[in-house]
Amino acid sequence: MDLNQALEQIGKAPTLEHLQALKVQYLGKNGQITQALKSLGQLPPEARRERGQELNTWKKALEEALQTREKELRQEALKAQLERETLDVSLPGYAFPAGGLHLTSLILGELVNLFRRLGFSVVEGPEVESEFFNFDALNMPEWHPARDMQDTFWVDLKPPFTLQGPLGETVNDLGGAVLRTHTSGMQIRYMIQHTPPFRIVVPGRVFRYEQTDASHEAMFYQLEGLVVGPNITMADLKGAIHELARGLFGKEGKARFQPTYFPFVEPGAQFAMWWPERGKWLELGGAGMVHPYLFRAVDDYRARQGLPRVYEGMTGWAFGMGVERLAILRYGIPDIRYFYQNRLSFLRQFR
Ligand code: FA5
Repeated sequence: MDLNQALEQIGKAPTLEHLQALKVQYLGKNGQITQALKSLGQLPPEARRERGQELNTWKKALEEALQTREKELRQEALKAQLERETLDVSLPGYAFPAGGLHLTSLILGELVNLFRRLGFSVVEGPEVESEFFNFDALNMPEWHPARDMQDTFWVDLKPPFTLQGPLGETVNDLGGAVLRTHTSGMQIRYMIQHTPPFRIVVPGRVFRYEQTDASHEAMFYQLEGLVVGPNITMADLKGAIHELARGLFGKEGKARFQPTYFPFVEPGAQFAMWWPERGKWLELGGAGMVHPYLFRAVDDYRARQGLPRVYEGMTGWAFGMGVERLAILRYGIPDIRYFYQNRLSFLRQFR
């Protein structure tokens, strides 16, 4: 056996398995060194001692070499594993796109906050509405020509879907089901449920069977306002709308009222706001003093439900405005149809 060759083999063993095989080859039960040590007895005493010392030196040298190489191999394996499993913290992380509010939500939020500051509560109502709340109770019976101005999506409501009234009652017997054409139906619902005085605004989606164009969508948002109490006057309405104008357009903000007809107000008006950047008036919505017909219809409904009549002699005003129209004029958006096409390059401009 050549010691140097053996040491060299050990020093170059490429894996722990190879190393183990070499260990067995030299130092195992039947290994070369072990065998040689066993056969010492056959030598004459003089040679035996010399050979014995030599073999023990070899054995030690081999053991040391095996240990050293084992350490080296384990170190290399660990290093390789660490390299495989390192986390490179200098890599940029994944980018999570940040969401933003839709243009309509931004404008609605601004409007609602303005009214909150004036002491209004915010309420919402159902988008599928009964004909009674959307039309009849608002002084727009079936034959009324004003209904034609709000072409309607009628809904074929089948069980288990039912229409609920403001008191949780089923109202499937109050005419057909419609996608509400305006938020004014909430005037009736809220009045049935509450005793005046109160001030509310109602943001919400409305639907009309319209031929769409640059300023008309079939689905759009309105903000309804309703104030009811004793001795409420048209001056209060004008004051609130002027306040809104200043809130939206700053110190220069002012509003204009022109007489117009809505069956549920008397007198009725449409209002526009001064648009300082463009130096012109912008048409925003309808408004007026709550028509006495509504108070009667609400009290009648309440009486049928066993509630006291509380609207006799009451006064109030209401308004309803188009939310997208306001955004269009404020930001110079050329077409209302951009709002709900979900084109991000458009919507991102307003985050
Ligand atoms: C109404 O809907 C009444 N309910 C408003 C009202 C409430 C009057 C309370 C009096 C008292 P009108 O149909 O005009 O009215 O709609 C109100 C506003 O909604 C319009 O001024 C306009 O800004 C917006 N609007 C109407 N139709 C569309 C449409 N197709 N697309 C986008 N905006 C619209």
